Amino acid sequence: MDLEILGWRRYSQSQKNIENFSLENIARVAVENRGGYLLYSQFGELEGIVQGKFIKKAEKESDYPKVGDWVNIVKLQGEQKAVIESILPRFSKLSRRRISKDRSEINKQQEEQIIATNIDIVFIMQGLDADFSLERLNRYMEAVKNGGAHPVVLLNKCDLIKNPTEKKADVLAENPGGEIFLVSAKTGHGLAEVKNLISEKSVVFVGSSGVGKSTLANALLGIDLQKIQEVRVNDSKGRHTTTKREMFLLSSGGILIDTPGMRELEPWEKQTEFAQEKAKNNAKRKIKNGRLARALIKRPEFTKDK
Ligand SMILES: Nc1nc2c(ncn2[C@@H]2O[C@H](COP(=O)(O)OP(=O)(O)OP(=O)(O)O)[C@@H](O)[C@H]2O)c(=O)[nH]1
Ligand SMILES: [Mg+2]
Repeated sequence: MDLEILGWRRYSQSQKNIENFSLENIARVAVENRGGYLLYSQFGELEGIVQGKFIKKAEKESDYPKVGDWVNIVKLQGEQKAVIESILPRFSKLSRRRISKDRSEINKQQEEQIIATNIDIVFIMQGLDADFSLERLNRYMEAVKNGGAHPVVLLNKCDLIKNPTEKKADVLAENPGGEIFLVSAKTGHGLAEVKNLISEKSVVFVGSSGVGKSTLANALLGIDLQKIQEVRVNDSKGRHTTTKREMFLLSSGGILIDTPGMRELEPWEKQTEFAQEKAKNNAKRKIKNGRLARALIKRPEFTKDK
């Protein structure tokens, strides 16, 4: 696999002092799945491993390799495996605020979750069936801009409603000068424009489950590489068909990352100290209330069968 088709030229142009890198020791993270990595490299596909030294240095989740990252590797002799030594600087990232559900992890409340890195365009996708929400779209826009990538809105399933242009006008009114496209992954409407925009760039698709991210990815790839599923008829939501973030290479030179559906993308970096403090206190109070409830249950007069 040539590093050029993985987007190395665009990446290296964005960085200083990168000329002396030995390309043999460079790979791009194509899949991240529960601590396992698939890398694309000059040696083809490699299983990426992070080891003691790397783990020791990593202070937080975002210090680990993410899809889109360029990494320094040492390939293991005679195996399609490589040790990931370090991550090259990220020129952009798409992050969201991960709210920990584990009550014992108060300090992780505001952890940054990175969806993808080194991306030129984030395609924010909404379905024109029942998924459309201007407020949600605005939160996505903010998150994308915070991370240094360029947002483009794709209003998909335009085949399903009568006046899709009205919806486009609504989005445009809120985002003057924004790039907004009406598309249909099913009929192919607007696909050529999307392809043109991608060109040789690295792009990522984000949006709720069932909006058609994988269908559009398949249409652009020209083959059904991605699994899709019928949406539930009653609420038009999908069933979380895509389960991991994964990179695909377009024959035209572009790099496309498909992601599992997510309803919200709460901006990470614009969090105020006040909001962080409030979240922390809420979590503490919840734990306290939980303890209190458990203590009451233990008392005989509060148990049900007495
Ligand atoms: N009518 C219509 N249906 C579409 C269009 N695009 C996608 N669909 C349908 O929407 C459903 C969900 O599509 P997916 O591509 O799996 O959606 P997704 O966004 O990848 O969903 P997750 O992987 O769960 O995040 C499928 O039944 C598709 O056939 C479109 O443009 N028009
Ligand atoms: Mg999908």
